[in-house]
Order: sequence, then structure tokens, then C-alpha cells
Amino acid sequence: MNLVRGVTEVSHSTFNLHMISLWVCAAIGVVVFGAMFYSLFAFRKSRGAVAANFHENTTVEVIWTVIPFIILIAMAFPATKSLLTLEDTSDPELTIKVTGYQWRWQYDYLDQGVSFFSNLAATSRDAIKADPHADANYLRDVDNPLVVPVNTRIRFVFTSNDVIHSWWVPELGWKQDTIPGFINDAWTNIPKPGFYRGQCAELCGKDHGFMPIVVEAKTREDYETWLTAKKAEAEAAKSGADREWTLDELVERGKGVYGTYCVACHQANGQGIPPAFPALAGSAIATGPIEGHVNIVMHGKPGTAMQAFGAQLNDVDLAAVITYERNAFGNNKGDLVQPSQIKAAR
Ligand code: HEC
Ligand SMILES: [Cu+2]
Repeated sequence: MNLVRGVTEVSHSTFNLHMISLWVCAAIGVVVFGAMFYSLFAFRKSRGAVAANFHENTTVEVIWTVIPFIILIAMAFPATKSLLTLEDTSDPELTIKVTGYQWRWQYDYLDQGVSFFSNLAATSRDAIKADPHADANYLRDVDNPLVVPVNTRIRFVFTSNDVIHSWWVPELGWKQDTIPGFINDAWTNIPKPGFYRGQCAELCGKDHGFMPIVVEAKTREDYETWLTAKKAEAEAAKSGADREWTLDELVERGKGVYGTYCVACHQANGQGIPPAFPALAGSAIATGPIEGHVNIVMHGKPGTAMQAFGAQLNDVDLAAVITYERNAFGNNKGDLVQPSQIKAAR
């Protein structure tokens, strides 16, 4: 029924402003409507009331101009103070870049060398069927939450890779648009550990409802542990890009990538949903020369729903998903693409 009070100082001050304005409006409403209904009742025609006949009463006009003026000024002071605090993104201890993609978020921990995508982690159909209420966070979970330390001044910078998105976690007290070619910013300082959920609040476009946000606030120590593990993961991925992979390894990994990034359009069985989304099973491109196949996955097909995955996937994941497509769905080409080939094609 009401605005969320939230967990941060900014969200509390926004909430308080909202409540003060609400009560001021309510009080004005009571006074104005009270006077009106009393007049209608007490001075009705059937009681013989005769209307006063005056115009341009200066005293009355001064009173009904000065009172609202004072009320507005009184409300503008705390509102401006809150806005200034909200907009002041100076002196951050940590800066995180948030990039909107169709239909996922990318988080870059600037200065830490850590970067990852956060995808919708859909609850399986079987789990929902077994118990529709089992999962309170149905369609609101992600594979990689945005992990942040508590009691830290965090600055976010926002941009987008494709269309306008809007990053919104109600409990942080603000919402920020991510716009291609522009940088917006905002800040937060979360006082207590926990999960804070939100979603893309952009209206125009088909799947913004399927790019949830999960912020996991951890204690400083837990955050450091997480960061170290993430850095090690990034190192491992880098060295993975230089070695030779076997067909089985690539297919195995590619299956996971396909399930996250491609399955919505091309379907689990590779049959697609023609004519909008072509089948990959038996596709001339997916079973044709490797260069053509790599090219469409990396660069997409402008003007169609097939996006350029070169920016979103690393060399290993691209090599894996392409290899998977060439060997799954009965394509059985038996050939593979090495991460080093992807690197060379960039
Ligand atoms: C949002 C929908 C969508 C997603 C997600 C998607 N594709 Fe596509 N894909 C398309 C469309 C549409 C085409 C047809 C483009 C055209 O008109 O040539 C296509 C074409 C292709 C083709 C060429 C097939 C052919 O025979 O024309 C390949 C290969 C392909 N996609 C691979 C992938 C891979 C790999 C992924 C995941 C990393 C992926 N796609 C994700 C929509 C999608
Ligand atoms: Cu969006």
C-alpha cells in the first residue's frame, strides 16, 4: 500500500519526505473540505441563507496566497536537502559499473578487474508444478548476484549496450536509467547484510520483466573472500583461453552457455521457432564453414533478434557454444572451435 521504507539512509529520508507530504496534503484536505461541507450545510438556501455579495477582498486574497506559499517553502527545504544528498556521488570507496543488455545485467568492479553477467535463473517447471508456492522468488533469482560489502560508500555508474533499461532495487531508495551512450550515476551505503531484490523497471520492450536484480550485501570479510575467489576465477578463465580444449570439454561447457544465452529463441532441441527464430538443427550456417558460424554468433545479424554475442561472452564460452551447436541436435559435425581461434577472430 505504501512506499518501501528501505534499508539505507537515503531511502529513509525519501520515505520520510513522502510521509510528511502525505500528511500535509491530508491536513489541507480536511481543512478545505471541512470548510466547504460546513458552508454547504449551514448556509443552505432552504434555511433562508442569502449569499454575501463581495468581490476582490484583499485581506482574503493575501491570506490564501501567503499560507500555501509558506507551506510550499517549508516542504521544499527538506526535499532539496534529500535531493542534494541523493545526487552527491563523491568519494566512493568502491565503484561498480552496471551495463544493461537484452536481457541481463553486467557488473564491472572497476579497479578490481572483476566483471560478470547476472542472468535470470529460472525455477524449473517441475519444481513449480510440484509446489507452486515452493519458490517465493519465482522469476526473481539470478545466477550471479551483485555482491557488495556493507557499510561502504559504493558508487554505481550506469550505461547500456543496446536499449534503455532501468536498474531498480526499491530498498535502496532510488531507480536509475541505463541509456546507451550515456553515463548515469548513483550511490548507496547498505548498513546490514542480506539479499535485496529488484528488477529492470523499463516499460518499453519485450523482456525487461525477465532481468531481475539481486544484491547480496556481505560483511567486509565475507566480501573480501568472495572477491578473492572471483579474481581467481577470472585468472582461470584467462589461462583457459590459451590452452587447447577437447571436443568433449567444449560440448559440455557449451551446453551450459547455450542454456543461458540461446535457448529462449533457438529452443533446447535446436528446432527454434520458425519463421522468427531459425532451427540450428541442420542449419546451413551451424553445419557450414566455421568462419560463417563464428561470424554470426560474434557479430549477430543487424536488424534481427540475433544479437552480437562477442561483447557478452568470453573466448572460451564462445568457442564452447559454437562447438556445442555443431555437435548437438543431430548436427554431429565432429569438429570444434578453439578459444584461440575466437581470440584471433576478434
Ligand atoms: C533473441 C533471440 C535469439 C537469441 C537469444 C539467439 N539467437 Fe541466434 N538467431 C536469432 C535469429 C532471429 C536468427 C536469424 C537471423 C537471420 O535472419 O539471419 C538467428 C540465427 C542464428 C544462427 C544462424 C542460423 C541460420 O541457419 O540462419 C546461429 C548459428 C545462431 N543464431 C546462434 C546463436 C547462438 C550461439 C546463440 C546464443 C549464444 C543465439 N543464437 C541466441 C535469434 C536469437
Ligand atoms: Cu531492461
